[in-house]
Amino acid sequence: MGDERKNENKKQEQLEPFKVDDAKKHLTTNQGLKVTNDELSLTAGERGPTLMEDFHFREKMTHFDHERIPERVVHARGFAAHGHFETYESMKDITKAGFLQKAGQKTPVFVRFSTVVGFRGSADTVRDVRGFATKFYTEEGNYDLVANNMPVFFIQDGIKFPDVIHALKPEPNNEIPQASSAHDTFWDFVANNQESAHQVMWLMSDRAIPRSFRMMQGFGIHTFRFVNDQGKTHFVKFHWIPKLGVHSLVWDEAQKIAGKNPDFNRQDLYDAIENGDFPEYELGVQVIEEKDEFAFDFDILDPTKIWPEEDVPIQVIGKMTLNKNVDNFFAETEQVAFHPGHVVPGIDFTNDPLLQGRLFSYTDTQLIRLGGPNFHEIPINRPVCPFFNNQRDGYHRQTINKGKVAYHNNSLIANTPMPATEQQGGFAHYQEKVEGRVIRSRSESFNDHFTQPKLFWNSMTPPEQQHIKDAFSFEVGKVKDRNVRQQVVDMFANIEHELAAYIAEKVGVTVPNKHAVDNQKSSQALSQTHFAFSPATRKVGVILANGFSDQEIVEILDQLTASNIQYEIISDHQGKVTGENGTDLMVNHTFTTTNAVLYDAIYAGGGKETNQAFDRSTTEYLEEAFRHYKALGATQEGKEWLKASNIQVGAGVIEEKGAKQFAARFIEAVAAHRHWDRVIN
Ligand code: HDE
Repeated sequence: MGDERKNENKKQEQLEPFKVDDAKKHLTTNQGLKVTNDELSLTAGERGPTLMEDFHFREKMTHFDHERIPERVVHARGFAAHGHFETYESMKDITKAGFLQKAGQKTPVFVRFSTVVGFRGSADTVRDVRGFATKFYTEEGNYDLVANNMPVFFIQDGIKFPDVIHALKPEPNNEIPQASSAHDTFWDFVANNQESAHQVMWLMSDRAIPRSFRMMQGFGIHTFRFVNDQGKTHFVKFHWIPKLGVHSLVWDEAQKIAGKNPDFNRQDLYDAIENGDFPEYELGVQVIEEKDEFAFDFDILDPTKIWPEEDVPIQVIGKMTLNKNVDNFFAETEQVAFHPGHVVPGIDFTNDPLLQGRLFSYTDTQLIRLGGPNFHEIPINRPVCPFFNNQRDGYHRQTINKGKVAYHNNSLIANTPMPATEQQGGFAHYQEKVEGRVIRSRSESFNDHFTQPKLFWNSMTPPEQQHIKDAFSFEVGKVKDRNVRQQVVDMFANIEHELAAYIAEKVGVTVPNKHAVDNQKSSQALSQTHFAFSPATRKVGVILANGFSDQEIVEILDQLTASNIQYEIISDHQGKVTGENGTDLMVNHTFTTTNAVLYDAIYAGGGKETNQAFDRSTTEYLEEAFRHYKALGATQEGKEWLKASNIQVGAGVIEEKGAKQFAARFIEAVAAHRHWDRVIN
């Protein structure tokens, strides 16, 4: 255990010497010179010109002028945290990866979540794929699992990546719209690149508007290989499964949050970690034996396909816990450099043509973004094990390599640093046999673009299907070119006629003939209802006015806390609210500094001292939360507010008598996440 504890903290220990605390120190230049004044430039006379010799001014301004680096070309907006991964049981049988050999083994990790399309300053809650990139600092070097929150991708070949991203990003003539796929070029791409169908179904589903980074899955997408110490390989897909379940916002709410708090998802992750509610994700693998490579009715190398869990079950092999926020966003979150090609012995690639394309792109992009070939020396990117080679020099080199030999082979230092054998931990690429002609062509086994999207559709519950219909209607409805709208509807008629007909009607184009692919199968694991539901770490807005009924409220709030629900007290003024028997509670927000969309549920607790403005704000909060299918609770005067909002009890609207009974039912309603059976007029 001692050793494991040591490993778990190894990255933090490595980062420590790089940290600087400026508090209570003298201000100096970067040369260490103490300065006497930081507010006035050096001038010739009090009203005269600034002097060239003002090195302090020049240094300060030059550094400022160079503060920005290019944002990532995709996944520009992200948020990251530190943590560790714990292996549940030895995976020795199928992989020799050092960090998966022993139960209880711990490996430090750094995880960056992101949106794909928006610029660095865009909103968190846009409809988009989310990145979920994990760097494992293993004893054998860094292993990066650079994943997304959806299990398939838009394209099958890396060479098309610039095309899909050009179509998805804001249109180049006017740079509109920001962080959105709801525009002509994206949907034109979709209709003319039908391999995108499966990913687009996921993108139109609730998965694209996660409630929290803590409540979304991660998928390695590609098929990788596990290799054991006998050299035997298995095909493998990676899954992250959040312990809190998989939950999403509703679209109207997501759009409003983008204005009310564009940092909604990052704030949520930051606060959870600060509160000690450490997010946890289990790592699962799907494994296929090499002999079964062709046993499926899809190509297992095709990144637009999933392996249905009914056919290839997930085996859970470990758990990741995120338990530390970064100290400095730029130094850590912005400078971290992931790469799907950062592997360790025991994990290898396949010929998935998308993966092969990625293996080139990631180093290349860091060279421009981080400004040279030494980005591996930036503290967040350094492996925790030592590294030695004959690479030298380049911008911002930090390592001071001693001696005069920087080549191989040599005799001066006994031909070192020397390659390792596999037994010594050297990485040897899997010796896959390959042969073929040099061609630009793809196997026919990649050509079925509609069977699996249909599986996805079949697997959705009715509310999830309705959300997909609405999302398509919104997005395609934003497309100005009628011809593109028609092409999209015609394309999705290949998957589900009901869906295509619905969109056609909404976006004003012709309903296509029935010609959907024949697939009746469904997979429960694709629906978000398949995952955990829990009240833990949910956020409740509690509306109180002066004169609330002390005893009942205090008891209910205690019950919420006991279920690890976070609550904030909302009133019409800051400071405190006082109960009828003199209990003071601190107000967290006024109606104007927060909003109903920022909570999972609203509890109208009551209070006697209200006025018309108070009542109107309360009604707005309750109606908004009701429209977004959230749990609502009311006690005492709160019941009057509910009545004024014309909201009926039932379907997640709780008005139970007695603090204990109320709290129990309300907490249950919060845990349910949303109440889809509610009728909304
Ligand atoms: Fe990426 N991707 N990608 N990608 N990707 C980048 O690398 C690329 C793909 C993913 O938080 C870039 O460092 C190509 C699939 C994540 O820092 C760039 C192709 C998946 C992140 C790049 C893909 C991903 C990136 C931009 C098709 C899920 C953010 C900045 C061949 C399995 C990592 C950077 C972070 C970032 C290229 C497809 C996930 C340009 C060429 C599939 C999570 O190199």
